[in-house]
Amino acid sequence: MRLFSVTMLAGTLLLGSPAWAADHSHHGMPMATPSPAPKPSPSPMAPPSASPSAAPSAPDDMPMDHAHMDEPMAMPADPLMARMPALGSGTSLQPLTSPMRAWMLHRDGWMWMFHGDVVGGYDYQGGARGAQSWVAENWQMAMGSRVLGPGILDLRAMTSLEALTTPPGGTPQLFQTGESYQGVPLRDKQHPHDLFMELAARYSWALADQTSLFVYGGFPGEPALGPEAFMHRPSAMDNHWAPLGHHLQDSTHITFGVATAGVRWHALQLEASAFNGKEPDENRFNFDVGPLDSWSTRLSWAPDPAWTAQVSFGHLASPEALEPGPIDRTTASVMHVDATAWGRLATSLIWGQNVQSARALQSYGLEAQLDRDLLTHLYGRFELVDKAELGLPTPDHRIGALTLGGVRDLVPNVGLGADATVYSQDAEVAAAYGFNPVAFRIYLRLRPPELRL
Ligand SMILES: [Cu+2]
Repeated sequence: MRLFSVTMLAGTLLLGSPAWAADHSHHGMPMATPSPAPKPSPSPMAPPSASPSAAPSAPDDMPMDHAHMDEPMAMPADPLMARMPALGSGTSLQPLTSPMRAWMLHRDGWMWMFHGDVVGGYDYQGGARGAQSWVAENWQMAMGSRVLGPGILDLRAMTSLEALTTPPGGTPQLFQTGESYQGVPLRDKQHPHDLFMELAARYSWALADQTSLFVYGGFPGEPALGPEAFMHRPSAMDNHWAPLGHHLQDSTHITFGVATAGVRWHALQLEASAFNGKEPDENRFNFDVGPLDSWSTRLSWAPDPAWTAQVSFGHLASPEALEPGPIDRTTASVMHVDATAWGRLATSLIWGQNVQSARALQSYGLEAQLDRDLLTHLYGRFELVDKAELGLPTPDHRIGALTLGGVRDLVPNVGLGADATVYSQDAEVAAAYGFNPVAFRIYLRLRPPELRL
């Protein structure tokens, strides 16, 4: 309870409404109404008619499908702003139609954005291995961008106080595995994220129309491997649960040492990373120094503002502290965000595979979030994941998990939410966990307003 109040206080501080927020927040319905005229850009740098593809200062531009120009996600005039919705976690791409929630500040040529959320409540995990706890997951992020020389410089800092606001070892979550605590592999718990989740810089510059290069370095940062990390995905914007496939898909999002180079050519982006393949240790407040012993490469495709897809491969030298040895990870994913008759729908389809000691573990995930309007949000996730670390006599088991939930904003940006998860399991798992355990959670969620572009 004490930790919960600390986070709620932090959330209040985080969400206290600064003066600059007012211009960018809106409480109308963003996707079902006709497009309002784009507001004049607040940036003094942006010529009002600047096209994002015309200037060297906009190397991340997307090929625009003009059919989408009629929708509310009209391109703003500011080239720094125009590229923002398409930039996912690390160097990943997300659909340009993705919503952005942040406070924004323009000062001395810099555009600053402050994101984050706090989700605090009661977590009930049923069955013989279940646990119950008050928990508060949270992250905070500051991003600064400016034109510098022939390109754009982006700085990012992302933090999390979860080590203080979740129980020792992590948040109770049935069948979740990955990382360790006090020399024991974590089981039925989601590890807290490190205080420093990302401290990174990126520089992007245009070589020609529709062709640009970028370099990215982070300590910690996110290599070019996997789909966009779950906490940033539009399809999981209100679903705070880590996917059970996290450690087969996007678990490298906190990597202590990353260097990435990439090229963007029309709708394609090709990247390669060298990184420290060790998972973060259980001390969540330190920097885990290590060699760049692992590598990855990713090909992303953004054929349309509403769609992105990626395939990626990574060789992780020895990620796990307790089970040394290399892991080869392959992932593929498709993301879509667009207006529908029911509201704005964001969907991701994700596959991830780990090959370790000649054993292949598979994970499949389908998740979606439907923003009915600015106040009502529904979400769901279905996964099939091979789990090898459940501590059962037979090592590998395939678990199915279905989560359904929703959040209703009581006042804008402060929502009351709940979700429930049911599982499918084989007989051996059922004997250990109890037959068809159920998990649910009720929570309050705080976050910044959605930006109106
Ligand atoms: Cu994680």
